[in-house]
Amino acid sequence: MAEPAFRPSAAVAAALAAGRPIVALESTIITHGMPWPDNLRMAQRVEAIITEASAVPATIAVLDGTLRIGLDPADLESLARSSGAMKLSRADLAFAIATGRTGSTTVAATMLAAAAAGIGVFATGGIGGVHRGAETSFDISADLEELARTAVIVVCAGAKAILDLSKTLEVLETKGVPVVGHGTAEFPAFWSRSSGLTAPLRLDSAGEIAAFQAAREALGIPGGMLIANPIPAEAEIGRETIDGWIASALRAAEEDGITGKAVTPYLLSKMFELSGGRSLVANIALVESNARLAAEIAVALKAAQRVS
Ligand code: PSU
Ligand code: MN
Repeated sequence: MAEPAFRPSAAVAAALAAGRPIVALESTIITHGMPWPDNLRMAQRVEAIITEASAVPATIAVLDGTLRIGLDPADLESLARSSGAMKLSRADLAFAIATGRTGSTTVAATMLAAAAAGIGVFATGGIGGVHRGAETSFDISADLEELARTAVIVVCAGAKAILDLSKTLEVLETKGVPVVGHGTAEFPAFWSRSSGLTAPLRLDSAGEIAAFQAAREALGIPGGMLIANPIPAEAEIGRETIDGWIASALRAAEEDGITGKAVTPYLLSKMFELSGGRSLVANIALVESNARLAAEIAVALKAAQRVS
């Protein structure tokens, strides 16, 4: 018999068997998005928030060639401490499995893995998108294509403002991905609540989001949807402040000749330096808020399934 494609933790296996709400979590944010030891504290706190909200957290990563859905505390810590983990997307998730490597999953790879395991809701910070200058670099995150293909609800705080947000929204529209502002008419810009761009759709509660997803499924519409949940007001960094740091970070990336997978981690760590750590504090606050909303959506989806 073929080996199973993934290994759930005991908690996730029990939740899957019992039909309890589960929220998937990515791990690139742990290995490539935040420095040690804040990365581990963030990962533990986000799991606790999901548990408090009556859902089961499932952090996803490839450890020594095994795709793991749900990590125990020791695995989570060793991943957070590791320095050589691959950053895995759709193109190389199976490569890491086949070659016995350790790697963290991006939004795209986490969606793929979550869907394979039967998990329909996923919380992250910000998705990848269309980079500024993509008309010459062609740098467009595989996260957008995955949203078009894979039926997972992704809760984020918009796309990172280091990207070209209006091009990102255009590509999502072309690919038929619903982008829903949660409690806002505006598409949020990760560290800031406002981007100046309108969110294509708006819903104000987890129940409405679950009903929208059920209507898409009833029509047989494939693919995921993006829930854009603005950073809590008390944690946001205003656009005037963030724009200066973004310009410097982008200039540094250009001067250092950064390309490909290295671009997003490089920009995030530059933002951390330039902001004296403020970008990280905001990033943690928005991930926590997204985890809370994702858990509510997972609970609402299960309640809707029981009724129908
Ligand atoms: N959100 C964060 N921090 C991160 C990322 C998202 O708050 O580090 C990661 C996600 O894993 C996302 C990836 O999928 O950055 C996008 O990378 P790229 O632009 O190379 O596709
Ligand atoms: Mn890229």
